[in-house]
Amino acid sequence: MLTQDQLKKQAAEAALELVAEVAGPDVVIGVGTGSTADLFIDGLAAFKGRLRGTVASSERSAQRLAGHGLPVLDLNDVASMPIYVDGADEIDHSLAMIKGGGGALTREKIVASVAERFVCIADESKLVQRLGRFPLPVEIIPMAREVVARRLAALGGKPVLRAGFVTDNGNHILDVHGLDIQDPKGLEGLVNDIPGVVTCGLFAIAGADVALLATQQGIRRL
Ligand code: ABF
Repeated sequence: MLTQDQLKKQAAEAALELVAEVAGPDVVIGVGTGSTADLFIDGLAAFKGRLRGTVASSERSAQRLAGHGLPVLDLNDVASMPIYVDGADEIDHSLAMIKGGGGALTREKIVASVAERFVCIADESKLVQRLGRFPLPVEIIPMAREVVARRLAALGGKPVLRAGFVTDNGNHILDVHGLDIQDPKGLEGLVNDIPGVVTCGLFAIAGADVALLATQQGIRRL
């Protein structure tokens, strides 16, 4: 029986095989945030000197990448990336995701938007029939907290301020419980349009392109 950590490591290793297929001196790899992404970062160290560099989705990942001697580039200096590799809190069979449990959803969505392919790496526990059991993270401008919370409640959610947390961008996060997400793309659009919302943790309008899910029977590719 593989532990969850061993499963995460297998998913990370499967993504590193995709890196090997695209690696080159001009190639930049987009890198996500979280414990699965951390395992990917540790394996990416083997590509030092074989890539132009990386773009990180958080200060946490940037520091880990730099710790391995991998160049961490400013996204403004990068026009394209073949792949962005990141975890998720939930992913459904259409490859729509809930992300943001690690609080990095804004930069994750930005960096992912520049990559040609979003490769989601996760252990099998993240695969769900319907998104929403995991509370939906929404990054907000602090002065808009209550007005956004009222609007999210009107959508059927129960928003809870993530206590004592400030994002890399200096913003706050509302974790929205109890949403019945029948239309992930539609809800993502509604939340995006609320003044004061910086990023909605639904990655449905632009979901993953590939999911490498580690199971007890091996890697399941969606
Ligand atoms: C990050 O990965 C976040 O969006 C998401 O919350 C997290 C999943 O964390 P883990 O890989 O530790 O389960 O991209």
